[in-house]
Amino acid sequence: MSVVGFDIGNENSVIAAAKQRGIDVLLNDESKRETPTVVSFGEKQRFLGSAGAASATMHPKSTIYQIKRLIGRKFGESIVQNDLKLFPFEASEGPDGGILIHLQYLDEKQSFTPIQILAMFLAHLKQVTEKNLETHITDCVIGIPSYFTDLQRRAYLQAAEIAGLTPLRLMHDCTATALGYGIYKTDFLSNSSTNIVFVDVGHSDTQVAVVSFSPRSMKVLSHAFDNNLGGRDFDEVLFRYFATQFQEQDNIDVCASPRASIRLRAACEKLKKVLSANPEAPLNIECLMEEKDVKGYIKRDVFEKLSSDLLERVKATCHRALLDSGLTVEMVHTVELVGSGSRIPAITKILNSLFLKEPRRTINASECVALGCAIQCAMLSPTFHVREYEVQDSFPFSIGLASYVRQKYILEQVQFPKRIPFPSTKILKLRRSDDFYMGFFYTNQEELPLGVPTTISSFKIGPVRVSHSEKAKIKIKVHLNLHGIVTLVSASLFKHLLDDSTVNNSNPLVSENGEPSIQDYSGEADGLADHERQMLKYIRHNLLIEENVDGGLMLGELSQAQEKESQLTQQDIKMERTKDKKNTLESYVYETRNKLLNKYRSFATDSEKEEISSNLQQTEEWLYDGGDDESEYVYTRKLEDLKKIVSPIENRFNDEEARALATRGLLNRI
Ligand code: ATP
Ligand code: K
Ligand code: MG
Repeated sequence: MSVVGFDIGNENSVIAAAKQRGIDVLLNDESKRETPTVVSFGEKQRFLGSAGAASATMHPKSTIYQIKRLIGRKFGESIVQNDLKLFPFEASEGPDGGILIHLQYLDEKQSFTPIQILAMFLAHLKQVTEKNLETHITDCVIGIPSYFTDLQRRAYLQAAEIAGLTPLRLMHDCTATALGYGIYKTDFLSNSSTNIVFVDVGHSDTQVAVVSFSPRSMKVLSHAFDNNLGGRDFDEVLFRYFATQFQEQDNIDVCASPRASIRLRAACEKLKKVLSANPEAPLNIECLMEEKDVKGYIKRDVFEKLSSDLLERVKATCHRALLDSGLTVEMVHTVELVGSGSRIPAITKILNSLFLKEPRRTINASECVALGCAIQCAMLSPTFHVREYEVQDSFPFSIGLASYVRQKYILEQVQFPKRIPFPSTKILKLRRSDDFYMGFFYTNQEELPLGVPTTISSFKIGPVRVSHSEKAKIKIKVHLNLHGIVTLVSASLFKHLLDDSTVNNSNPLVSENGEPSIQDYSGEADGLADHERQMLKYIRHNLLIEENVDGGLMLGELSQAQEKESQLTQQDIKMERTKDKKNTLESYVYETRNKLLNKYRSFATDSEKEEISSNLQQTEEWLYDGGDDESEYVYTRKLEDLKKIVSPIENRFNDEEARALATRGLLNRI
């Protein structure tokens, strides 16, 4: 069993895995270390990753990218609406308030949820990994943005399940980066900790973490983020600049043409990269629209001025992380820049002014998240031995548990405050006389990404029946798990042993093993009157918990999605096999033609040669004309037909070869 780490980027994804010589990044089908995060539906098969990016221009309306921005979100969120405007594919509101993506595939209108699309992409990464490692994998660790909500985290787990993967952990991107950075370092002082700030500017988001390192442990002090600030926003600055310029200079309205907009945006992204290394850069696009070629250029300092708001927001995000960490600027040892979006030189400059030291780029900016995830996977996997190293992450949002009483939710004492180390378990004691309802909430809207709902999940707990006016003692166990998802683990009801004689046998209250468990809960007896303290024996019953999460796939939908995914995969495999058969036929035509001129020349009569040649010619023409899109069966039959007329000659040739070999053998023996 190998261990794998996935960094699902908004633009590019990276796979890292344990190989013979430690943990390394895997190459994809095109021998690249980064795989575009793209799922594209062609006419008869899907194209994923690099192939998806190649198919995008041919199938713009059925090519899905930036899926990370849609997963686990509500269609009605204003940021989702803004994003959807940028994408050429069609989308509408799903029955759960989420997003449904519509596209044309196999002559049908089909709809997919973002979970399904992510599952397709994860299945592709799984396939690349298995091909590379020549083994099956299921266990993995997947990087996620720290700002992901409970619903988004659940959505990732469901997508992974559809793809046949088991995430041992969903790990915050910056925590993964920090782990990869810290675990091999030996120069951290043992007596005091070393504080490092990690700044990850990606394609559409910026994440910052302040991390404190000791020789055998790392502790995240704070996370901060701007989930709408990344490389693509800098592209947009250039896009607007040139769109205005071309409007004035060439009298064309780029924004009016989706195709021209896509081309200009792509050109701006290239230009931005050139500007990272050069003080100025040109932009030329032939035939952008209305058959006009456009030309322009921009100096780096103009670009920086135009981007000053964005740069200030990078700085503000770092400032928030620093404030939350409780550290002063002087206590920060180094600032490490990662994420390819941070290659813009002005980002280094502005962070220098905040931290009063030059940010460094000693980490591999595009691979660090995947590497860190793979290391974490090795640590969590029983089959690998990793040196003792403690990873303590902190949770970015405050979560509260509330009881639903008299038509409203009232917060209970138990909370997971922002920055709490997790996983974390808490216990809450209640008294109830009937079935009851509870819910998890984010308690501070300001900590959340803009527009995200504060409700997480709700629960119906029961049955609670009491035999007299006194309320039953109830103990609730809640867990913020390793993925950063909150769950209500158990709800138990405690009855006095004396009371329990009044419970009749048909009472459905049962404990985990189906029988009432008698335990000594002396410690639980607080708040009771003295005479009650004398009865310290309780019976514990586990209550049933009905969880309700607003969004994501239900149990039945999950297996439907798995079924659909396997159908789509079968179709892809069928098309790949068809392509193989077609290629085989094509090569057979060329090879045979070649052999007729060389090897087979003296083994075929002129009329045989003529017949074969004309058949080869016909097949070739057919392949390029009507026969370029046939079924596997048709290609196989065509090949068999050709082989039938070629085989007499082939046999003669082979016989002669054998005779020659035998003769040579005889000669050798003499
Ligand atoms: P995210 O982390 O937001 O999910 P991602 O991990 O795919 O996305 P990265 O690969 O870290 O994002 O960064 C992609 C961004 O980096 C793109 O916007 C790209 O244009 C930008 N980028 C890449 N190279 C350079 C460069 N040399 N100069 C400036 N920007 C660059
Ligand atoms: K990446
Ligand atoms: Mg990234």
